[in-house]
Amino acid sequence: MRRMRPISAWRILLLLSTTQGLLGVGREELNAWWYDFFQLGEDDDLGWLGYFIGKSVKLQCLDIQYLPEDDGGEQQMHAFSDGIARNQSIQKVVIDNVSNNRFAAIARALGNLSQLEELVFKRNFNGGRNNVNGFTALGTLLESGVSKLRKLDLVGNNISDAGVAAFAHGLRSIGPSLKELDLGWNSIGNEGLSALVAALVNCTSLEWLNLSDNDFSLAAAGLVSLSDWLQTA
Ligand SMILES: *[C@@H]1O[C@H](CO)[C@@H](O)[C@H](O)[C@H]1NC(C)=O
Ligand SMILES: *[C@@H]1O[C@H](CO)[C@@H](O)[C@H](O)[C@H]1NC(C)=O
Ligand SMILES: *[C@@H]1O[C@H](CO)[C@@H](O)[C@H](O)[C@H]1NC(C)=O
Ligand SMILES: *[C@@H]1O[C@H](CO)[C@@H](O)[C@H](O)[C@H]1NC(C)=O
Ligand SMILES: *[C@@H]1O[C@H](CO)[C@@H](O)[C@H](O)[C@H]1NC(C)=O
Ligand SMILES: CC(=O)N[C@H]1CO[C@H](CO)[C@@H](O)[C@@H]1O
Repeated sequence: MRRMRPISAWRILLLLSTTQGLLGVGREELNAWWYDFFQLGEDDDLGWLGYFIGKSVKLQCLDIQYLPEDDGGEQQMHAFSDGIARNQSIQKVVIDNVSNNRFAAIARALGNLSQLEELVFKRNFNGGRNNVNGFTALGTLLESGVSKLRKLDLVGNNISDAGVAAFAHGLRSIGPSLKELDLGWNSIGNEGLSALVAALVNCTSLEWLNLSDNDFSLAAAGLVSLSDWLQTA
């Protein structure tokens, strides 16, 4: 299944993948997943796509790239989120470059996907201190029953201390299952680091943590608590 539009007409690129190309043609290998591409143009109905996602029992990875604020309208967005929430098989969700409100809506829908194992949320919005809605929604999502989540990748969202505070409690909830946490290339400082370390106490299965490219120049206290955490068995 493949829909093509001239590049100038694309407003959303949505990649739906299955293993071994169960949806048919147009496969491409990417991170060991086989991708089938749905490319939505401006006349396409996002709600219809949500219906398809809700019906699918074989879809394993949903990769959403670029969903701007004004696309589709509220009704279509609602139908789209509803489709995601109906879940059957989705284990991995990638959300790349969508607006703050769009992310919040999708995060609410993901709360129904108790089977979710991997969430990648990158380059999404200014995660700075005035813009934490998406991270509040992420915190609620983590607390709401995605209990099998083992990988959380939050690279490159400009997450501030307030952003970390908005989801740190959720991190505690998924602590027992979480194996990989990537917070690289954000704007976490001392308070964010301290809140994070406090939540790490609950992350008893963590095997991999990336905090590079944050601003720890004034984070002496946070770094001491991180060091203490690293030294506890
Ligand atoms: C999501 O789950 C909630 C409660 O678990 C349920 O009320 C709601 O109908 C579900 N949404 C969809 C679209 O299935
Ligand atoms: C998001 O996608 C739009 C459209 O392709 C692009 O102009 C913009 O630079 C992207 N933003 C980021 C952070 O990659
Ligand atoms: C990151 O967030 C800060 C506010 O916390 C803001 O001043 C800055 O412009 C943001 N950076 C980007 C690249 O959006
Ligand atoms: C985090 O761990 C503490 C101490 O083990 C425990 O009391 C608390 O209930 C845990 N929090 C969550 C949300 O699981
Ligand atoms: C850690 O995160 C940084 C920033 O996103 C990235 O450049 C680096 O490759 C990551 N490290 C590893 C080992 O993946
Ligand atoms: C709303 C819904 O269909 N939820 C289902 C999501 O998937 C899990 C596990 O496959 C089911 O237990 C839920 O009922």
